[in-house]
Amino acid sequence: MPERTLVLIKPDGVKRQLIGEIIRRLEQKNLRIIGIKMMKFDSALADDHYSEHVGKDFYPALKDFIISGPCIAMVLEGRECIITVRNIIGNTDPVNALPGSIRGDLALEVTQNLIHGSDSSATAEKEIPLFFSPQELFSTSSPD
Ligand code: DAT
Ligand code: MG
Repeated sequence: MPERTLVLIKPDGVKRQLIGEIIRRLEQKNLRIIGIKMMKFDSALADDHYSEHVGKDFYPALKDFIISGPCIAMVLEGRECIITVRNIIGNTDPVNALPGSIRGDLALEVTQNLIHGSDSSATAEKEIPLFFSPQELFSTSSPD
């Protein structure tokens, strides 16, 4: 089965009407969207999704931001898609993200950095079920 990753267009991306621009960049790379929805984080989901950051100094601001408005949640599939998506997204701090990357071209603030992508296969396996049931995913490698 091709690798899978969770991608979120964060509330700033939805507010700024960058959904199409962000999806265009991911689809142009020939990554496949196998699940997609608009959803809003609640407090518990924020703590689960960002469990590695709970307790850090920046977490309260991150949590306030991620629950502040609707997000687009997607599962992408493709060869080495986890590292490929991370490269397309760019560095966590948009100031250090290379031009050509989503954060490098479109974002400026660390908290409001537009997009999330899973950072490893273990993370993807933890994150995907927080947002999608198996029935909501339409793999390119199965006869759905
Ligand atoms: P990434 O989103 O690139 O995987 P991360 O998992 O380390 O980065 O952090 C999750 C989010 O938390 C990140 O997108 C923005 C915010 N964040 C991370 N480090 C931060 C910091 N030092 N100050 C403020 N916000 C931070
Ligand atoms: Mg991360």
